[in-house]
This record gives sequence, C-alpha cells and structure tokens, in this order.
Amino acid sequence: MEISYYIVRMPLKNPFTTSFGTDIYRESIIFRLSENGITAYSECVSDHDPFYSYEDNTTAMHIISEYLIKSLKNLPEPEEFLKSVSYIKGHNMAKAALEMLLYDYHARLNKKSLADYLGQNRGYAIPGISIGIDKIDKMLERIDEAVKMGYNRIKVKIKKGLENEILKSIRDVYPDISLSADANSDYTFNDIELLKSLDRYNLVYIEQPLCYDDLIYHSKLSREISTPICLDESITSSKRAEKAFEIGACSVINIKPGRVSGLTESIKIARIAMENNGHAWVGGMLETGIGRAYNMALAANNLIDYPGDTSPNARYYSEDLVKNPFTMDNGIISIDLKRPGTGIDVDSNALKKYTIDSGKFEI
Ligand code: OSB
Ligand code: MG
Repeated sequence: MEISYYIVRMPLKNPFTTSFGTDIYRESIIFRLSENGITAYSECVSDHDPFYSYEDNTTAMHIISEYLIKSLKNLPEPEEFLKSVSYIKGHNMAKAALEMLLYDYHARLNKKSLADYLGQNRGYAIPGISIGIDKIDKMLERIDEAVKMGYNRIKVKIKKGLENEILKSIRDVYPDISLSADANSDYTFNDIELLKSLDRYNLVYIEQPLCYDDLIYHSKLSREISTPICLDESITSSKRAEKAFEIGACSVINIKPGRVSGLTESIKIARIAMENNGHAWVGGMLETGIGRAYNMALAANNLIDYPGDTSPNARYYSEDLVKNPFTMDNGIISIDLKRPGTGIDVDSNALKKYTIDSGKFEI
C-alpha cells in the first residue's frame, strides 16, 4: 500500500486576522491513499505555526511518519485505528488526518456517502461565516455581503480592546442578525467587567473567551454573564466535553474534527452536547476543498443543531484543490449523497501547483 503526502501552500482570497495573528496563506498537509481500487484523500488541519494549538505541520509530519502511519496497515476501521494509537498523547490533528482518511476509504468501500456512513443526516449543511478582524468599514462590507448571500449566522473575530468598537458598529447597522464573537482565548478572568459589558450585544454566544486549555474559569465566567459560552480550543476530546458540561463551562461547542482526533470523537461530542441540552456546530480551519468535505458531512448530521463555519469553498480560495466545490443556495449547502465517501473530485493539476513538498510512505 502506498500513501502520499503533499504539503500545500494556498493563498487566501483575503487575509484572515484573529487575536493570534494574520494568515495570508494556508499551509496544510494533504494525504492520498490508494488501495483495492479505491482512492481516498484527507487534510491535516495543522498549520505552519503553532498559534491556534501546539501542533504545527512539522510536529504533525513527525508524529505521523514515526508513530501513526504504520497503524494504517490492513486499513482498520477508524475507531480501531484510534484505539491502536491511543498510547500517543495528544497530537489530535495528526491522528485526525489519518482517521479521516480511513473514514473516506471505508465509506467508499461500503459504497456510501460519508454523511450516510456517519449516521442520520439531513443531506445538507447550514452555513454561517467567520469574518476576520479588519478595519470596521471593511468588516461591515463583508457582513453586508454575507447577509445578502444568506448566511445563517455571522461570527466575527474579536480581540481585547477592539471588542466594543467591532460589536457596537455591527449592532448599530444590524440589530437583529444572528451574531457571535470569537476571541480565540484573548481574555483572562480579570477581564470579567469587560466581558460582562458584551452582554448588551445579544450574541448567540461568545466563543473561547479565556485560555485555550481552560475549563474552570469559563465555568466561573458562565455564571457571571448572560451571553452563552461556546468552547472551541478547550474541547479536545469527548471526555473534556463531558467535563465542560458537568461544571457548566459552556453550553455550546464548536466541533472541529482535527482538534478532537477525527470524526469518531466529533460525533460523540455532538451527542454529549445534545444530551446536556446544549448545542453543537461544526467549525473550520480554513480548509481546502479536501478537508471541507469532511466538515460538511459532519455538519449535515442530525446531532448538529447550529449553523457552522462551514462556508462554501469559494469564500476562501480563488482556486481550490477540487473540481466540484460546495455551493450555497437559499442559505443551505447540499451534499450529494449519491457520491461515495467525501464525494470530492480532486484536481490533480491544482494539487501539484500548490504543493511545496511531497513524499510517500510505503507500508
Ligand atoms: O477559532 O474558529 C477558529 C480559523 C483558523 C483557526 C481558528 C479558527 C478559524 C476560524 C475560521 O474561525 C473558520 C473557517 O471559516 O474555516
Ligand atoms: Mg474559534
């Protein structure tokens, strides 16, 4: 069996600014597996730098080549694979890249779409949009476009010191849109008064206001503010999700398969959210069309009840790695359940064009 990897460097249509920095490019690792007449692709959502989480492309390649890749021998079911690598602590993005590759492979082997293979689904995703920090007039322009396009929820990135200016300017023009704010862990519990002041903007939730690995202070914060708390970075597994609900650290979870070691844990987390009368939605990591297809299949699952950051491909890149991008019509993104696996048709010329490094694993 041969598995290839391609490190791609994709220019983003627009720079994307969060509280932790500005991205002009997205660098991710694409995997391709070909066996028994089936070809599967997946994407590792680590980036060049360890700014969103401790993983980056170098650590992911190290963990994958030294420890994980050998567990793909005999192409186990995704859950079995996860068990076989559970002795490796953390490195969820690296694990997820291979777990999802196995999902695509097994869904195709079973002649099922990935969404059907994952379980009960509605056949479409309900997209929201995540808008980066920019000059206020630029942000308002982006929001105007997004509202006109029919996005079901607008999320804006915020940063300490800029939050009131951003949110007030938006609410002045759009008093009623479904709006959320993502702080990417830019605040501490000492900012409690500032965070309380955001209640006036009637947000559907505030995403990851405090430290990237915190649960305790989010739980304290949730008792002090009326805005619901959504956790992203802090929820790294279904066990962490259980703990978060047990102590009331959040009522909403942004599920990113990469962050939680793949789709098996993603589905478990969505179920935990529902069982706790919470909410779950599918986030994004500016994926190319390859990773995006996994997010879409998950977003279509009946356990997902809030609009995600699962925007159509055209929002991110002028040229994508797939020939059949997702499109948005009347506020929804349909999934072709007749196509097996992720259903993507990879554009090998584009993949070649954006590859900055590649190689093969023989196992
Ligand atoms: O915190 O949700 C986040 C992008 C990169 C890293 C972290 C985050 C994001 C986004 C963009 O918000 C979501 C997307 O549209 O893919
Ligand atoms: Mg986030």
